[in-house]
Amino acid sequence: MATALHNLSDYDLSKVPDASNMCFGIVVAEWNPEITGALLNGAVSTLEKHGALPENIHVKTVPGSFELIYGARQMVLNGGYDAVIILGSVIRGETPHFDYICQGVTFGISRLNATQGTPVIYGLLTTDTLEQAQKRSGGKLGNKGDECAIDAIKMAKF
Ligand code: RBF
Repeated sequence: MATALHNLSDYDLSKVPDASNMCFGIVVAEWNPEITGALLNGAVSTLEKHGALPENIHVKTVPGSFELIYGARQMVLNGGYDAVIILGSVIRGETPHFDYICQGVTFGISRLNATQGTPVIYGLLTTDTLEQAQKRSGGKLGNKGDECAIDAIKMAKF
């Protein structure tokens, strides 16, 4: 969890399993590309740091965060992955869209986790401002992409 006291990229190395035999799917949203690109870099480099081979990390893009549900579902049903990661950034605007998108993605990904056999890791930044998203995608509070990679490795091993 990102708090003033917790950096998203801080973790206990000794508790992370070896990922060299694991295969990962990543679905990344194109909205707010500065943020989602940084999340993706963090996730891929952390997976590789723990042994995952580049050819076993498959990245697909979708237009926006709402499409992450469909993208993850396709990967879960067709991909043969040990874990799937979704990465997106929703920034609050002036209309209620923020709430609908966040709730929709959260519900969709929860449902996949509750009904399918592949863990789907939730890397959706939901922030009031761009600055808050920057802090959590390689800024002062670390990178949510790193955290998602660690969670994916742990859940693949689960
Ligand atoms: N997608 C995002 O990933 N992040 C956003 O901040 C975001 N804001 C949106 C705001 C509005 C008003 C609309 C209509 C869409 C937004 N989307 C956003 C795109 C959404 O996730 C989806 O791609 C589209 O609604 C098409 O299904």
